[in-house]
This record gives sequence, structure tokens and C-alpha cells, in this order.
Amino acid sequence: MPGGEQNSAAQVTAPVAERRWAWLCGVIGGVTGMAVADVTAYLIAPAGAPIEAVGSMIIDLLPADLVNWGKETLGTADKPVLLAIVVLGVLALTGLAGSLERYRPNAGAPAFAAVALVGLIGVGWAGSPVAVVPTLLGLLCGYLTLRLLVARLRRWLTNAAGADPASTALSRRAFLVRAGAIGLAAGIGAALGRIVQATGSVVEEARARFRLPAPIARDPVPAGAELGLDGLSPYLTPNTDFYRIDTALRLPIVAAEDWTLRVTGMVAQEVTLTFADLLARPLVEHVATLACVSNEVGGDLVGNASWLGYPIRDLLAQAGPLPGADMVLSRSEDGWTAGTPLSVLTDPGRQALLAIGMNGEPLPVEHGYPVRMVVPGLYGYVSATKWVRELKVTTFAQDQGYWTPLGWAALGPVKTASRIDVPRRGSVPPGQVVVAGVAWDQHTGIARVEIGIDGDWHDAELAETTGPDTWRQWFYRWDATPGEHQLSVRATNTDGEVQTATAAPPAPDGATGWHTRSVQVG
Ligand SMILES: Nc1nc2c(c(=O)[nH]1)N[C@H]1C(S)=C(S)[C@@H](COP(=O)(O)O)O[C@H]1N2
Ligand SMILES: [Mo]
Repeated sequence: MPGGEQNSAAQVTAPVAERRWAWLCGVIGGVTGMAVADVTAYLIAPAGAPIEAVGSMIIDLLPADLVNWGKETLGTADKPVLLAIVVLGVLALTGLAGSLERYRPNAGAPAFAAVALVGLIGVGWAGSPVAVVPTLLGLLCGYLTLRLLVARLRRWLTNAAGADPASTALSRRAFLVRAGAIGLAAGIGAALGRIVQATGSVVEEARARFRLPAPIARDPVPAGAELGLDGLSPYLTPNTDFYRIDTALRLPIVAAEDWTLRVTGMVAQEVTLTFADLLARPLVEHVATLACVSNEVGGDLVGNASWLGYPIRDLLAQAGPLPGADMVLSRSEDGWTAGTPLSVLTDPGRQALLAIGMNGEPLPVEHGYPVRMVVPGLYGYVSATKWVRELKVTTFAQDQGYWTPLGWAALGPVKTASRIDVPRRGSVPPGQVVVAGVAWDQHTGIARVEIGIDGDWHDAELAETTGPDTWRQWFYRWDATPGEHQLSVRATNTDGEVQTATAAPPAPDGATGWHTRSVQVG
């Protein structure tokens, strides 16, 4: 380490020593940035750990021969070696950023930005929008650290050049204390970040290797379910675009081989299921739309997916609910709970699933890997427990799900809803304009969608669905005349009930009202 024992001003202001100190500031900034990025990724976005992401990108870009050579020569050490190379690359660049920053404020920014850019390309490769947050936050914290340290360093060197021994000693101390303290904290943070990333990535790798078993029955998706219109929500929501709601500060990381589900409470016989037990059971694939009770009218906290899983009613039948029970309190790994009516979960006509697959993939970690619940017709907060570990058969009189004491209704059946996806907003040219969107009333089904244009209602054309448990795309060809127009949508369910115009906020049991959009034509 350079210059630890230097005392005289003449020595420290030697250009070489200066450059080394500035370089160290950059390295500390780099370590801080990586620590922040890793910890943030661990907390909110497992696919957003930039070091792993850049490592995978390098593997993808390298010729196969070189990758194989690496595997053969290094064995299982290939990954740590690759990650170490990435870390050293980051430190080389942030060290350079520090050296440059010494000469002129912000001169180090491009080198730092280059590091973040590579990180962003790496996580962009992994595909989800939150995945960029750790890298951006890491960049910001890392660069601010560098700037703070370089500013202190500059003060020290300026004082040293002025040859006032007292203020030189003082500013030297101020710099060294800060550099030492921040360096230590960043080092500890980075080490912790690496450790948690390593456990997370073991589960992530197991997930990537896992091949879903084939279902005994599946819902064929009719070709007519997907209108394929520009800007319209696709019939099946890709996993990376699927909305996400969870209360846990960090994502539960559950290894499939450690997972068990216990059926407890008012049952004739407690049942414990392992992941292997679950895989050995007959699984079905069912398409169902999941919606959040917090979704505003026109909001996007709703998505449709094909879920592979085991019917919860079959598991409950094995446990034998006792008379008097009317609720199942499902509990997650993270302690979160949902209270679901027992009658819904035992209903032979409803595919309430313990799901392990989402759109043909193992459940993504953020959507509940290895196992979650999906219950058609109920909002997620009373039914869709992710990382589920226990089903307690109980009563509504005795137990409450997580959100109920916080002011949300104990029962959460979905309400009829519809949304205009296109035209988005702003202005469209006059002539034929396609108005399109989705409408849902899970487990009842959508029978009709109407478009209001300045108060006149017109029937929209409906796409097909797999059944009543999913949303339905719709469209209407509108002859748009110049001027400002109000578009509204309302759906009618298969019971003949028209979606209410009465506006209600999401709390306590779901928003209502018609989605309306004003469009300027011309
Ligand atoms: N463990 C756990 N499961 C949970 C939640 C949660 O906060 N923690 N949120 C619920 C809510 S409110 C909804 S709307 C759905 C959302 O599921 P998604 O994040 O896969 O879209 O999950 C449900 N399951
Ligand atoms: Mo929700």
C-alpha cells in the first residue's frame, strides 16, 4: 500500500504518491459501488446483480472453445475466477477514474460511467426492468464516495503545497480517517454482498437447471386469444413484464430441496409435502389472470399467465378439513399470510393451484420460487401466497391474513374490470383508429365489452380465451373525426352484470369505475 508512513509535505506531494492516493480513492469508490449494487440486488432484484450478470455475458460472448478450456483447466473454480476477473476489471477502471478525478472534478466520471454501462448491458441481457436499479444505485454511491474522498485528498495536498505543517497534518488525518472508515465499511459490505449473492445464485442456478414435469392436462390457448395488435397487452404476460407485489424487504431464497409445505390446523391428519412429493403428483397447467386489489382503474397491476401446479383441493382432501373450518391461512417463507375461503379452495370447479411453473418456466424467484398459490377469481392479497410454506385450516373468526388488520377486506373476490391499452394518449391522426384493451372478471368471464365515444356506446369485438379465468382482449375500429374525444370502456360479465360506473378507490376491496381516456384527433 503506498505511502502509509509518509510524514513530510515534500514526500506526499510527489506526483507518484499523489496519483496513488487518488487511485486508492477510486478503488474505494469502486468497492462501495459493488457493495451497494450487490446488496440492492439481493434485496430487490436477484437478476440485477451486475457482477454475476457481466460474468454471464462474458461467458455468452466468449467462443465455446475458450469456455470449455476454462472449465477443463479450472474445474469448479471457473466461476469464481471469472467473477474475480470482473471485479478486478471494475477496480482497474474505478481506480483510473480516481486518478483522473484528482486533476479535474468530474474527469473520472466517464470511466465510472463506462463501468456502469457494461454492468447495465450485463443486467439488460437478463431482461427485467428493475434489474437496472442495483447498477444505477451502485454507480451513484460509488462515484459520490470517490468525489468525497478526492475532495479531502485535494484539501490535504493543497495544504501540503502551502507548507503549513499544522493544517497539513490536520487535513492529512481527515483524509486518512475517512478513506480508512469508508474503505473498511465498503469492504465489509462487499464481502457480505458476495456471500449473499453466492447463496442466491446457487438457488438461481438450480432453478435454471430445473426442468418442469409435463402436465396431465393443459388449457390449449386458442389462436384467436391473441389479437396481436400494437400496444395491446399480450394475452399471456411474459414473466419479465409481470407485475410484482411483495412486502418482504428482501426476496426469500428457498432451495427446492429444502422446501416443504405443511397442512395444519383443523384437519383430520396433518400432511407434509416435499418438493419431490409435489413433482410426483399429477400436475395440471391452467391459464389464469392474477390481479392486485391495489390496482387503480386503468392500472397495470394485473397479468395473465399459464400456471403449472397441483390442485390445492386434492391436498386438502388428503388432510381432511374438520367441520366448522371456513378458511385456509396460507403462510409464506417470509411470514406473509393470506386468508382464503376453504370453500373456494375445495371447489371441484375451480383450479386453485400450488404452482411451480409460470408460462413454461420454473417460477421466477420474485414470483415465488419454488412454490406459490394461484386462485382464479380472488385478488392476490387473499390467495396468491408466494414462497408458500404452510396451509393452516382455520376460521375467519379466529385468523386474519396479513392485509386484513391493515384495513383491507377479509374477502377479496375480483371485480369486473376493463382497460383501454391503445390509443395510449395524446393525439392520433383522423381516420380509422383501433381502440383496444383487455377486460377481466376471473372465474365468471367476460361476455361483452362496450366502448363509449363521447357517451355513445358501441360493441367491441372480443378475442377468444382459454376460459372464464382469464382476461379477454377486445378491439373496436373507430372512425375518428378531428377534435377532442372521450373514450370509455365497460365490460359485462357472463352473469349479465354491467361493470359499475361508480368510482371507488382500491381500499378496502378493489377499485371500480370505467377507464376513460381523452384523445385529441387531428
Ligand atoms: N409472500 C408473499 N406473497 C404474496 C404477496 C406478498 O407480499 N408476500 N403479495 C400478494 C399480492 S398483494 C399479490 S397482488 C400477488 C402478486 O403476485 P406477483 O408478485 O407474482 O404478481 O402476490 C401475493 N402473494
Ligand atoms: Mo395485491
